[in-house]
Amino acid sequence: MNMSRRKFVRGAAVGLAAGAVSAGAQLVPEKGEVPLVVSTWPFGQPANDAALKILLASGSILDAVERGIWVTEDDSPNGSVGLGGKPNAAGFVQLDACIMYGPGHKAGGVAALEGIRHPISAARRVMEKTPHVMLAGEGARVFALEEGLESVKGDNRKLYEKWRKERAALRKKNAANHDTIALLVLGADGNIAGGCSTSGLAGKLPGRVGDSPIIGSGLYIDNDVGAAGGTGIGENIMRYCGSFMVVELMRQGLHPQEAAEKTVRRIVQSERRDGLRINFVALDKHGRHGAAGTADTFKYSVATPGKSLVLDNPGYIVG
Ligand code: SD4
Repeated sequence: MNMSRRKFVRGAAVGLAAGAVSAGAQLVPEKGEVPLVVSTWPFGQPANDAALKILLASGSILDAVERGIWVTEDDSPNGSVGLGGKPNAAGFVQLDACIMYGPGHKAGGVAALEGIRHPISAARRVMEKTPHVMLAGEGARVFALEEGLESVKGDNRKLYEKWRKERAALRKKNAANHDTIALLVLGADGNIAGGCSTSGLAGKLPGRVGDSPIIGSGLYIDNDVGAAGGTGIGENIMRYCGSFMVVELMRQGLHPQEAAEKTVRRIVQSERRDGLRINFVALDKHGRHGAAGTADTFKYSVATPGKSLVLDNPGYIVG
């Protein structure tokens, strides 16, 4: 099957599954089920389920985001989020995370954070307890410790050696050696929050910061519109403010699916090369959702009170 037909078929399939309606087809969008939790990759599913449990017990959308992402940060077989994640070129795991709260347009982030079990909690503390939006490196670590967040002395050397052995095999398979959780929540009251957490690209230069902790790149929320999150090679997302672009396209009336696809297409057309590895998830304030990316294998997870699903990339775009 050629690419355009394959993409069309996939788009049609998810359109039905997610209750998608083309933005031009009707003026008042069909409402999706709420609360709604959407996240990247199949490993987002248990995180979604944890987040939904909190929402259904009348917890806040921020608690849902934080506790949902905790599940992934603690999931060491995941190998690319949290302290079990991929080491950098010097053999140390440096973590990036951010969080956004729609009401008041609040945000917090941490970058190149070492030795803290839950970077998403550090990001939340930056948002709630400081006048800043982002802390990096040692300053972020000291802040997290002062906030009483749990620190873990990881044996980074062992992780590094393990990763070095795995790397050759990964390269042969051309498999991605990085993944990120971006988790978006639409509450029953219409408010939106989201978070993003990762160990970033394996073997990155020490101090390298990717898209994931950067507001507008790895995550963006506009409480009047919707939310988007990214995963993939951060350098190819952050140069385009990828998540911001998805949300701004939704503001113009596009369905989250269309907005995600248009963003990926725009980056692909600009870059004119393969191997971009960029993927986005999105939801809007109407409870609709979508995803798109250059990875045929990309999947995203969706949870509502009625269901918890892992869906194939509905917007596969070659690039
Ligand atoms: C980064 N975007 O640090 C992250 C890594 C990732 O799927 O998402 N990989 O560039």
